[in-house]
Amino acid sequence: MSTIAAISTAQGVGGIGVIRISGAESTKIADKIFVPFIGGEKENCIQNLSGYRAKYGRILHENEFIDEVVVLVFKAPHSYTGEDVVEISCHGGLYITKRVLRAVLEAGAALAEPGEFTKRAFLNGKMDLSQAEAVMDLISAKGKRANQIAFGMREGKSSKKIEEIKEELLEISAGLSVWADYPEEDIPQVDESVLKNNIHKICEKLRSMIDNYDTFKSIKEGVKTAIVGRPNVGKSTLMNYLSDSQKSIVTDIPGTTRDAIEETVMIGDIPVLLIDTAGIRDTLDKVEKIGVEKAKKYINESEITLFMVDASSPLCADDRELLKNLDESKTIVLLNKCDIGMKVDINELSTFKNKIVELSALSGKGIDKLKEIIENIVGLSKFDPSDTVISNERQLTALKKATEILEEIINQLDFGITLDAVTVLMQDALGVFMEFTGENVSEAVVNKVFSKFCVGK
Ligand SMILES: Nc1nc2c(ncn2[C@@H]2O[C@H](COP(=O)(O)OP(=O)(O)OP(=O)(O)O)[C@@H](O)[C@H]2O)c(=O)[nH]1
Ligand SMILES: [Mg+2]
Repeated sequence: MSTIAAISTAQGVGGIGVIRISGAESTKIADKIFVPFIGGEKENCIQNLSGYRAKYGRILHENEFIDEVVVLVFKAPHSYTGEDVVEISCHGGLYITKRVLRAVLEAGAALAEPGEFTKRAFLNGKMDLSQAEAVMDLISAKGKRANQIAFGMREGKSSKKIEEIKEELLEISAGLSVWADYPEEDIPQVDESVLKNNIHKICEKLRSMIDNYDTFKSIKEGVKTAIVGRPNVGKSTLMNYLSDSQKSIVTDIPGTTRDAIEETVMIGDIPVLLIDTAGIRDTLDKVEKIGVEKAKKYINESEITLFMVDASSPLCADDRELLKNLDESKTIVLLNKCDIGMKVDINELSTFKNKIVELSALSGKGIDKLKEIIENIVGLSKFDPSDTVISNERQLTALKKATEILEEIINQLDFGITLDAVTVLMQDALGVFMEFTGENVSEAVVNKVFSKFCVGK
């Protein structure tokens, strides 16, 4: 395998920048461009270092010293990738990191592809595929919960659970095989009700993992949430409050917002893609009309709709018209301007039951309740961080397929399927199940997983 290199820190100005090299030639390549300040001969100085040791010196490129650096060595297999790894920490300038990388590439390394370091870690057995995927989840975590969950997965919590279930599946399979392969031996009959029960228990475990997926997806990727309502009720004021900015223009003139304005904000532990929309009303203004159409579109497209009314006056015909088009299951009603009065008759909103918030977008009163309701809709309130979590569609598909096959076995057993046929189906289930950890995936799948990573990871 070639020796690869990339800038592992973010592309930008920073305290330090790290250029990572991995592969059999990495120490040799580092020696070609590194000149130590003290403590040893230049020749082979990095190659002679043992693992977890560092050297301080300079990088020589095109006959000039370009930066002061610290070179850190990890020896195979005790490194992130499982290969010899060298990390050069230089000053974190945009130009200097690129120049050090150029020096490394000219000294013989190949430019790493996205995720190639982690891919090598996977191929060298340092982590399974779901743990490798958790690395990306960890990097992109936007809040405490997402961080907690990704870290657990990175440490192998999900893999361990999957391994346990795999063992149970293997045990059932082995029992069936023995019976099928040695019918003449005195092996006790397979008890079909016990068999069904055991498979059923596994299905239940898988289902609970599958059910958790949507919640983690929301914590990880965010929830698309539109603020809608008639003009002047305070939608933009809420957008500004939640994003702690003056992103939207606020005036007391109805029809101020004429386009959809988007901003990602954290509401508690949930990243929310908030969309402030134009107030919905009949209008002859050409531009506003387009904005109103967009707002209506966002009612359908959003995962959560924040329907805002001005609570300081009773509901009007426009509010009632809008109410008709809302999907109750994903709508939260915001009774805004509660600081200047509560004139809305709550009975008119009874279908929204416990999803009504008395709010003041000006002062922030009621925001905590809003946060609580959003957490309920997303499922965070009943989400136990110690549960095993599925991180992405690939993992979800593997578990869903395995569950379907297992449920099929239970059904077929009622219709008198032969135990030989059950054995075959069990093998199928095991096969797709093992896609989760990457034990049973094609090279194409592996490549696809790592292509989503950033360069340098
Ligand atoms: N008292 C009080 N006034 C509010 C509150 N929220 C908004 N306002 C005022 O209501 C007026 C309209 O606010 P906006 O946020 O522009 O309303 P909007 O719904 O975005 O209006 P359009 O963009 O026209 O659809 C402004 O004068 C705000 O200061 C609130 O909670 N309490
Ligand atoms: Mg507005």
